[in-house]
Amino acid sequence: MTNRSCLLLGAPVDSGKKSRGCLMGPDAYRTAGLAESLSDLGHDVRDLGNVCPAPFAPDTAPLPHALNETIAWTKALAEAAQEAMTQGLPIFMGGDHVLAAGTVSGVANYAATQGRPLFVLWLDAHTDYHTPQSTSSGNLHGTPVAYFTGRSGFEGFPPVANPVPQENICMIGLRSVDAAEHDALQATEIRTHDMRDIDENGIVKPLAAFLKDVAAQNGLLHVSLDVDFLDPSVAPAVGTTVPGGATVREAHLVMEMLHDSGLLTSMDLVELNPFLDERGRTASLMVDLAASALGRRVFDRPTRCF
Ligand code: B3U
Ligand code: MN
Ligand code: MN
Repeated sequence: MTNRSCLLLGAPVDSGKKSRGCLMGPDAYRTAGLAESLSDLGHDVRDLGNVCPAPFAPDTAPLPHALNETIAWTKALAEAAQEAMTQGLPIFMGGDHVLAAGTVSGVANYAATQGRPLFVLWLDAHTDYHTPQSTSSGNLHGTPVAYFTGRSGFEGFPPVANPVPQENICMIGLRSVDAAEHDALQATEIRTHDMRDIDENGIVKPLAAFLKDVAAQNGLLHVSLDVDFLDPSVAPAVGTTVPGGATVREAHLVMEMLHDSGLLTSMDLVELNPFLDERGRTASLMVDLAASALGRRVFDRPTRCF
């Protein structure tokens, strides 16, 4: 196994939705032993501490929630992500999913400096494809994909210098998509795999097809893992539980395939709300999944070529 230089960055972002608690996520991952799990696999692991946003003006407008705070986080995380990419494989310990507006746009800026395309694997019950205008909840954690693909409507946010091409995005696990997102997505090249698709075809086929394209184009691969990708019976620590999610076995299989592909270059762990957890079981499962993505296995398999 290739040893990687793994960088842990805390992103205690809690501005993407009304109910609070994701700000405790980074410390829950630390407590659950994320660093130790990865160093036990032989990786060089450095915890760089938490990213901190610059001071921002108080948010007064009712909707969307916490706009100024989110803009400040987006700027700080984009810079931190671009810098971290020069040093190794960053793992962003969230924090709610609006953090991906910053991490993915920052990683995309890094990819552009390398002349390589960025691909994004979005593991989530939701598509997070709203704009600040189309969201009816006002929760900005439902908007990051729209932001980093360059949709309009993000006035006040840092301009997206390197939008991620739609055809480079693969979403798996979908089962809660609002009408406005659905209609907007229909007009895109984003690959969307809902749970029916997984039930009918399994999770290996769509993922293998996507990884094959990443490899063929010598792409960088960012994985954004939302806790609600998983079924709430195994991962209760999330504010937006949606029944019918991925099983523990499906999720580990995804992570193992990512490892075998050798393509993973950055990752978000998002939406963990430790306030809602049961004796740390969701945090521990997310740590175990990250370990699978970084090479934990029971028995070796022949190298897979996707
Ligand atoms: N699409 C809904 C629900 C949602 C999106 N992301 C999460 N929930 N976690 C919304 O509020 O935008
Ligand atoms: Mn999400
Ligand atoms: Mn979600």
